[in-house]
Amino acid sequence: MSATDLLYSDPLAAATRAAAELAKRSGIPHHDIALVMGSGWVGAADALGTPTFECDAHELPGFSAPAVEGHSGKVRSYLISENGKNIRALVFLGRTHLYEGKGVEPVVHGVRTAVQAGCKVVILTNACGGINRDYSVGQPVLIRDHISLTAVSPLSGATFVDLTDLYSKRIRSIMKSADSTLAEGVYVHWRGPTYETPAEIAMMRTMGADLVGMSTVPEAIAAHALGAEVLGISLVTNAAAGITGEKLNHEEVIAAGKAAASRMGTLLKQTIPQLI
Ligand code: 8IG
Repeated sequence: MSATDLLYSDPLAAATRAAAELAKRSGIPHHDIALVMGSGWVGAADALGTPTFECDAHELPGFSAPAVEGHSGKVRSYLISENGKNIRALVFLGRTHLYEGKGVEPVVHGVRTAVQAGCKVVILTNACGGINRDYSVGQPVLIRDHISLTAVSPLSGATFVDLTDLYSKRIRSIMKSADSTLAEGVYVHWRGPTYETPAEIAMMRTMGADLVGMSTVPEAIAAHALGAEVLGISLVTNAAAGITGEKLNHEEVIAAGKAAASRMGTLLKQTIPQLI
């Protein structure tokens, strides 16, 4: 069966196949932690050091070429050594989004591959709109909880997974100990590709949302359902619609992300040894 057919008929088997191919190509049989770098987060990956392995994601079965500029579609492996501990980090530069219209399976294939490769912790990063008026552009925010407005789940069947501690309290507290300025917020998942109307942002604020974006939630659910611990970090790259009266622009979003990402990469490198 082709890798794409397998992705839709048996997504976990497809992820197992991709993890085996990754192990074969990289010579690294096992990874410990996965990071998914969203728009503008490539600088954070560079702060992790020099990769020991890199390939195009679509060289691994079930992955397709990236759709959006600023999402480079590479998979990298890093060795992070600290206090005699050797940690293998698997890094995805870019991701597939629901708005691409391919369904949810390609969206979560990376994190499932990571878990099948051995990852016990999955760090999901994104660029997003800020709903909370206290946030400024360029500010990183830890995801404390989410609201799904897409009603799309990566799970099917009678799998009633508890999401009470989806965004690990343990990891959030390690991050806040390392950087006490980090805020926490509730992330709303919006399908896109359109941004919200000002009325939709007003609705989201009433619901208790602080951040809005088009990713992360399906991956968090898929990783958690397979037993991995999840951290979500959003970079606020624009004020959500209707807050400033300005229109939203993709280039601005990319530029704001770049500035804060290398600082977050350094923070991640420092904290990763405490997470495993
Ligand atoms: I970057 O304002 C980024 N991604 N839905 N709304 C939604 N997604 C986003 C936004 C935003 N900014």
